[in-house]
Amino acid sequence: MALRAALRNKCGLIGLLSQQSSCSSHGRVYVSPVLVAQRRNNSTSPKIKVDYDKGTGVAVIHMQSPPVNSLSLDFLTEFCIGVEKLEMDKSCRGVIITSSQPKVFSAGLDIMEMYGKTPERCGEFWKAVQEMWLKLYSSNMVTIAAINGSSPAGGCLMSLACDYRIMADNPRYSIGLNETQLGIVAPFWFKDTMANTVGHRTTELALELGLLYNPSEALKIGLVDQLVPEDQVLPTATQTMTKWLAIPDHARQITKSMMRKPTIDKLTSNREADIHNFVSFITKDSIQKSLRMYLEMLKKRKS
Ligand code: CO8
Repeated sequence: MALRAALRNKCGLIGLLSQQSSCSSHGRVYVSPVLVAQRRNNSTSPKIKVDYDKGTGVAVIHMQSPPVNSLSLDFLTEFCIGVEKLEMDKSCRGVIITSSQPKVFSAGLDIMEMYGKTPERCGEFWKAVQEMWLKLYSSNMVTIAAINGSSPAGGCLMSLACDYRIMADNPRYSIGLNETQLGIVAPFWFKDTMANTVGHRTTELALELGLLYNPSEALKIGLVDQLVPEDQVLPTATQTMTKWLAIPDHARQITKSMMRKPTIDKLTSNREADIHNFVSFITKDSIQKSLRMYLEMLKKRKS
């Protein structure tokens, strides 16, 4: 209940986008927020697909943004609208997030959104990253990450913001907050989300060294909750969801709020300062140089 109220008070993305669109009550044509986002995307191919089963009250969000589901501003906008729509539909009680891309859950933040962009654009991007985390971490719904591929940095954050994580048991996949390897620093709310999951010392080591864990290591430190063969990730998530939904919603939601509210409040009361910090950090020449080198390394590794 508390979370639902918090969500209502938040200046939601749908609200923000709706303000930009025309309103039918004034005799103008209504343009849906998704359409507004798509127009700005200049693309018609959706970056997520939502399968909602009204019978079970469970939705599956398939991330389908090739090649690696990187979290661009367009992706995040569409993702947040998708989650917000489900959140507002009282019949939806659970969401499973998974990837339609082979081998990758999400490559994290789209590095191109942080490289060579204006401060204004960087600020807009960072606000969308915050929004994605706030929506997931404070969701009233049961959220399960069905991690069917690698999930570095922002991909790991997205998984950590869920209630439960099931990962494909494939040693080629990795997960972790590897920001320092790029020469950048995971913000306090990335750090807090990880520390809330695996504890302070493990987080300290993981963040300072920018560690990426294979699935067995991730299970050992509690970064994921369960490993299953790759083809069982989604079926296991569905079975797990049934168990979670057997708990009365109000009791689970209040408990979740009790556990997560201090971390959420820390960001909501510092959002503008956090955006400012990100923009001034990421636009520094030295950081831009690190990002360029990292991008070159990614390309070289491929060839
Ligand atoms: N952003 C943009 N493009 C990317 C990204 C990304 N995060 N990751 C991969 N790509 C691109 C590659 O450059 C490549 O492009 P191209 O085809 O043009 O050469 C294409 O996607 C495919 O990549 P790969 O060939 O590497 O694909 P693989 O399937 O072999 O590997 C991986 C997939 C494991 C996901 C691999 O691509 C990888 O490790 N990517 C980098 C992941 C990473 O380090 N992400 C960190 C992003 S930063 C972040 O999320 C948090 C930042 C917090 C900022 C705080 C500042 C204050």
